[in-house]
Amino acid sequence: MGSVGITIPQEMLDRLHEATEAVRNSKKTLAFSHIDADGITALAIVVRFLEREGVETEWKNVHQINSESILDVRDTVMEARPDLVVFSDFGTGQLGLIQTHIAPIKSVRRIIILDHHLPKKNHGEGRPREKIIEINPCNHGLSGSADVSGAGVAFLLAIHLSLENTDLSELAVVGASGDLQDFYGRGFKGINADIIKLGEKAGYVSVDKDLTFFGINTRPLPFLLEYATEPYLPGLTGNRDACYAFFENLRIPMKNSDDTWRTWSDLHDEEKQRAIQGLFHEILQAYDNPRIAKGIVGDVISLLHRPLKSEMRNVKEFSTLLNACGRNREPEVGVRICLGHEEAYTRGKTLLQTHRSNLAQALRRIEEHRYDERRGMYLIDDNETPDTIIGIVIGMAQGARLVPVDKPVIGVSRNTTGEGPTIKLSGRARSFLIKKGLNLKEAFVEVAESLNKQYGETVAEAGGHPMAAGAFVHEIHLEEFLDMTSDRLAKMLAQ
Ligand SMILES: [Mn+2]
Repeated sequence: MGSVGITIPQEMLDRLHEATEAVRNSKKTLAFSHIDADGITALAIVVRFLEREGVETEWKNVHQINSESILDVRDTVMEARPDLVVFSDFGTGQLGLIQTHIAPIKSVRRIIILDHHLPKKNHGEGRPREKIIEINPCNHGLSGSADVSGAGVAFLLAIHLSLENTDLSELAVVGASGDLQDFYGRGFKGINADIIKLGEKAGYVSVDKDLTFFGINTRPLPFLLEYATEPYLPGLTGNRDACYAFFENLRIPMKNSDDTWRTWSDLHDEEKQRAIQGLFHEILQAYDNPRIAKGIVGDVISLLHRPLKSEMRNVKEFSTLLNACGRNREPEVGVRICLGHEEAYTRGKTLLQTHRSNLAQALRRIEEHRYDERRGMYLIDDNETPDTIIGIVIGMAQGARLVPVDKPVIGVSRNTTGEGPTIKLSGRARSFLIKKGLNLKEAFVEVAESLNKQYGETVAEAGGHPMAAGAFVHEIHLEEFLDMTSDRLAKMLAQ
């Protein structure tokens, strides 16, 4: 893969080669993927390369593969009778379930897993798995939270199949961005950086120093500041009059001559300079921290083949649009947006509005009811916030400093899709805590394993990354789970 400038460990290349053969030998493939932006872009990449290889394809997004939902996956496979099954953005943590329930299905000759989540400790090594080809950077000394995302792994297979798939680099970047692999704007590295360079060279992607706020291509100028949460702008965020005054004082017109709103991307360089100076001033007054001020300018990644004034132009906005589809239980709309379907984009915009208002309402509830402080963590236990957005909400709550950042924040959602008595837990931690040795995934997984052992049945399932993890816990064991997690996190923080 030296020819396209992506450095990949040899063993991983061997697996990619094996997967390439499996795709080329397939007549019918069934692809499953996760419902977040990374999972959606991964699936769109898979669907497109299969289409280009002339393989008959069916596909489906799945919220979570666990011991219950694997049975639905199995039924879908038995009905579709594919010779190849692809799992993207999950599969590694579910390797055992896939071995048990999917590998034995007769029509299935090969199974490809394109994942980037950390394997469990007893990862099924040594068990027979001749049908399964697992491609995961974590198995090759790479980081699945910084070097490459699920969409990135899918892209590696795509580009390995054909250079014609170079255009899919744009979706790989959106997936990595949705997965926060640039660590809140501090830049991409590893395979992610290689993919961006490849996309730049081919004219699909551009990286520019610009304002990192959300909505620079789509939001009317005053709303750009009114809805800013990264960082939260004291005096401006949530205060429309102050945002108007900000631009008026700087003599920057907010409207075009035809009375339409200007967006940030409409400003001339000199206007941008003045506005950035003004924002520096506001932020320094509020935070007295030059690092926060400097952070508002950084690498902004645009997709040059997507419409100029759409959410698809900017990778951060694109990933939010896709998350909105997934979180509103219509991830398939997101996949179709990636594939360029016009009517899906229209539907996606509506879902984005619903998503924004759900987020705003959830944040308002946190502002009113605050949070509980426990040893090693802050706890947000909210009856109304759906399980699909609880992770984003608690992350934003810390971003907007509605919750302090010196400990991880754990969100509890009782508003779940499943019928069962399962409660969704989500955890978020800032990267400086991870550097100090905190690991949310490890904490959740250890607690789940120890409870399952204690009760001799599955009462909790957990997974994720060091800085963002999730768990499903049986209602009656929630308090125990929280107590044990609190203990575990406190110990990690004390190290
Ligand atoms: Mn992912």
